[in-house]
Amino acid sequence: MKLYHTPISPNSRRVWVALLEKKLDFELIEIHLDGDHLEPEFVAINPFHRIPVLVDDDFTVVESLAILDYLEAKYPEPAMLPKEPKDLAVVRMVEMVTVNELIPGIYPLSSEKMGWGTPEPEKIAEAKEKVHTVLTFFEGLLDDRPFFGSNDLTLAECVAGTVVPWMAWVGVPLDGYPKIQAWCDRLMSRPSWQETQVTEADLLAFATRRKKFMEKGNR
Ligand SMILES: N[C@@H](CCC(=O)N[C@@H](CS)C(=O)NCC(=O)O)C(=O)O
Repeated sequence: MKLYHTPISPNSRRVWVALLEKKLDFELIEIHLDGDHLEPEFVAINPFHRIPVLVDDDFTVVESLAILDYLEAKYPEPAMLPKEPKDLAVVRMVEMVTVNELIPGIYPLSSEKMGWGTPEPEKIAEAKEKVHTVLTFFEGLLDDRPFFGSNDLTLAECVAGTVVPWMAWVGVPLDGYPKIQAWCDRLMSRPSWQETQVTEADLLAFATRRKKFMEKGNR
C-alpha cells in the first residue's frame, strides 16, 4: 500500500497512525503541498488534489475517514471500531466532531500561529469558545475506560488524538479537562504517536513554504 501524505497534516496523520497501529506494510510518499499536489500526476490520483490518498494495488481511496473505514474492513485486527451501539456512536461522534467542528473552528487560532494572518480579536475569542465547547463535550464522553467508548484504541483516537494534543499550542491549554489530558498522555506514550509526531519547527517551516505558495495566488 502507498500513503500519499504530508507529515504535518492531521488529515493524513490519522491514517498514518492507523496503518502503524494495525502493523501493516506501507510506503509513505510525501506531498509538499507547494504546487506538487497540482501536478497532473497527482491530480490523476486525486482529482481534488488533497492528501491523504491510499493506493492499495489497483484501488485508490481519497478522504481520510473513507480510508480508515477501508483499512478497518480489510484488516479487522486489531479491531478499531466497537461493536456495541452506544460505543460505536461515541467513536463516530468523536471522529465527526473533530473534522466538522474542531478543525474548522480552530482555523483563526492555527492560521495566526502559522503566520498566515491576524484575525480580529472577536474571531479569536469565538474560536477559543468553540474549542472549549468541543473539549467539554469530549470530557463528558470519556468514561472510566482509557479510550472513547472502548478499552482499546479506536478510530476516535486516530482522528481526535492527532488534533486535540495541539490545543495548548494554539492557545487553549487542556487545564480543566483532566480526562482529556490523561487520554492525551496515554496516546503520546504510544510508538505510533511518537513515530508520527512533528515538531513546532516542522510546522513553522511548512507554514512558510505554504505562505509563499499562497502569495503567488494559489490555494
Ligand atoms: N476531507 C479531506 C480533507 C483533506 C485535506 O483538506 N487535506 C489538505 C491538507 S491538510 C490538502 O490536501 N490540501 C490541499 C488542497 O486543498 O489543494 C480528508 O479528510 O481527507
